[in-house]
Amino acid sequence: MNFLVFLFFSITLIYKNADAKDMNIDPNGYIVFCPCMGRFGNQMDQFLGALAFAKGIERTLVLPHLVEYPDRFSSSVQIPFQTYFKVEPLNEYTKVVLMDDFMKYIAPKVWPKGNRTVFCYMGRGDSKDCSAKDGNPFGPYWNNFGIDFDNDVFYGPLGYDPTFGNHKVGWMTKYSPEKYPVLAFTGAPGAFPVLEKHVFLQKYLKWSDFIDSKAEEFINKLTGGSHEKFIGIHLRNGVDFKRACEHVKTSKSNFFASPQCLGYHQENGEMTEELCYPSEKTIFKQLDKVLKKYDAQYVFIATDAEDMLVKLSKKFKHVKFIKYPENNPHVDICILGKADHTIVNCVSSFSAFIKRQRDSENKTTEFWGFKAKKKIEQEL
Ligand SMILES: Nc1nc2c(ncn2[C@@H]2O[C@H](COP(=O)(O)OP(=O)(O)O)[C@@H](O)[C@H]2O)c(=O)[nH]1
Ligand SMILES: *[C@@H]1O[C@H](CO)[C@@H](O)[C@H](O)[C@H]1NC(C)=O
Ligand SMILES: *[C@@H]1O[C@H](CO)[C@@H](O)[C@H](O)[C@H]1NC(C)=O
Ligand SMILES: [Mg+2]
Repeated sequence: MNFLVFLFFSITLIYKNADAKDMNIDPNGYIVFCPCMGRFGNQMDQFLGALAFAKGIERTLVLPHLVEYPDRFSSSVQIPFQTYFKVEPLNEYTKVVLMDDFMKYIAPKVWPKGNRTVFCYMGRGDSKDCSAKDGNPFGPYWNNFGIDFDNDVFYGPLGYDPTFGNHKVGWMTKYSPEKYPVLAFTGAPGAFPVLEKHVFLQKYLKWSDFIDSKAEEFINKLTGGSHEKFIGIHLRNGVDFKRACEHVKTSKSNFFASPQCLGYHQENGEMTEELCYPSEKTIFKQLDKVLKKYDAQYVFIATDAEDMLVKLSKKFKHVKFIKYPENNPHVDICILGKADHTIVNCVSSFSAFIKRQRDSENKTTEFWGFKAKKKIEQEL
């Protein structure tokens, strides 16, 4: 689908206004933020931290639009949260409201134009303020909602983890809801990569019907409705990742999302080049093992660059390799979530989303170029 058409669709058809009468004001206040770092995977890692933070300091989390960088657009675009995810499951964990509803019904009452404060850890660059709207995606994000900031607050050295030391007390007293009904952050108040203790929050992220039905339709067409077995693979092999993986040549430490396989204390081993950017040899070998084990007829390929479809089809003649006909990262992840088994990239946060989602549904996932320690011990 043309991206502009998609944009139009997601904004006009998906978006259902809440009723004003449903909108009670939270006396504990709100948290608003721009998911201004990275693309989908990074944004979702940090989102989980922001969700925990909001619950920790007992404020309502305003569900941000997600920031995307479509080809041929000079600026970022902001996609409403509910285009991709259901709101109700998140409400089971903590108080949330959509950004559009917040701006329409709540902001006029608690966050009037002319009196909007933005929060940042410290001044950006040499400046004495947060420069909250300087550059892309910062400016386009806030402009999308007609937001300007009138005051800046540097909240450092407070952090986002409300269970750590006096952070919770700090947020609730120094920046009380009476003084600051809305805490608007220049970036996500959540760690990257997601903290280990927040990984479980993934289970509250459920795909919207819009995304899920696309994935279902694709799978049904493919297998004639019989839902035959299929393996999913994520190949994160674009030039940006190749370049990022250069870093691994000189460092064996955790990198990007790698705690998901190496462990948060690297208890499961060292970073390797094969983990970051697996060779064809590794891909062939590992896939061969998995295909034998699962006796699958189909392999679904998701990638940001090189799908290897021809090479893989030549190598594994009895298997059908398929991919989604459009470049649609969310549908790709959703389909991977439904596979009988997946192989993903340990360093990629896009892969990490897939892994967490599958874990939350007790589905198996493995990483390119990685053997869990326990497994190695068993084999010895
Ligand atoms: N359609 C599609 N896009 C992908 C895939 N893998 C990566 N991408 C794109 O590349 C971006 C990678 O950035 P990010 O999500 O932050 O993950 P990371 O860089 O791998 O940690 C994604 O957001 C997608 O836009 C894929 O399998 N399918
Ligand atoms: C701005 O908002 C704060 C907190 O709600 C309030 O105490 C203050 O009086 C407001 N200032 C102006 C100029 O409206
Ligand atoms: C996954 O397994 C755990 C532990 O056995 C169980 O409590 C949970 O309900 C399962 N979840 C799903 C979605 O099947
Ligand atoms: Mg990235």
